[in-house]
Amino acid sequence: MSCDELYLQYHGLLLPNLTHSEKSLKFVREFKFEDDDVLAVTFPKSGTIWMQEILPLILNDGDLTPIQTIPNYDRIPWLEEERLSVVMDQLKSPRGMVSHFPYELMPASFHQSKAKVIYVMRNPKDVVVSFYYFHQSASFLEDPGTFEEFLDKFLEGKLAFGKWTDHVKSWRNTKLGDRIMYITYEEMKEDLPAAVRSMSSFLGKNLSDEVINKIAYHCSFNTMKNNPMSNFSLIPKVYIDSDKSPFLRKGIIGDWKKHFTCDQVRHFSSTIKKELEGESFTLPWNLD
Ligand code: PPS
Repeated sequence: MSCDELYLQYHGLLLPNLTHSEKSLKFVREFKFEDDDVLAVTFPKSGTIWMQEILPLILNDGDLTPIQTIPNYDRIPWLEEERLSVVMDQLKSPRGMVSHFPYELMPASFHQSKAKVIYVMRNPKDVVVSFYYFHQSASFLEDPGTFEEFLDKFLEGKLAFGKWTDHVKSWRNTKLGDRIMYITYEEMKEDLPAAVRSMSSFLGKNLSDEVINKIAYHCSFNTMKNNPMSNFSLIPKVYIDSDKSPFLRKGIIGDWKKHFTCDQVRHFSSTIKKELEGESFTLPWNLD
């Protein structure tokens, strides 16, 4: 299928047609945020489904029922996707959602509410590798071509959800104050109990060490890979073919080292640095 058939254009962003539509985008614009809503925001491949596992456990004091009985995309739905309108009435308060949208596309009610945001960021070199493999397995995304070609498209913002740097800038430069918390995939990977503890505190949940450790166990890569409600095995192969590349693929830091040439590292790093010049924040990784 051609890109025109696979994607729709929305405010300059390409969005997959399979999961987004004019109807779902109207639904987001009119969506009414509640004060106790929690939104995990990510650029694709930065830890979204991880948050779909972590959030319900934190919000329900470690109760496993949601992650064992409801598919991740329905328990913590994407704000911008079709499924939200389908499952909306089944979401229990406090509601959790995820989004790949940049800050500018948040609906009016988000700004009027006190809804909290956890922004998860991942080293973009690992993001692009993960995205590359996902394009091989997902029939609703364009063919990735060679890694070199894919890298160029990533840096030019020609893939779904646009430029990584635009996404990061939009969420780093909000006026949300203490409504937003920033965390990285790498911090979660290095010490998941500590990451769960800080997210819980941010959400006003004072969980015991026992509950924190239980959450970390159930959100480990291996446990999630074996959870049919979280590993996308319920999705027909015609959409996501795990034989080509599983959704929970490697779940590691630094897989980029196996994919980038030295020239690609130089080009990638200098492009990202240039685009972030003059920003008030710095990235937690050395991209060289
Ligand atoms: S998507 O398509 O945007 O929703 O993808 P997303 O969930 O953001 O990112 C998928 C990558 O996250 C990895 N992942 C994890 N890593 C470590 N631990 C846990 N529990 C975990 N859950 C998901 C997943 O494996 C993808 O990364 P790669 O590098 O491809 O393995």
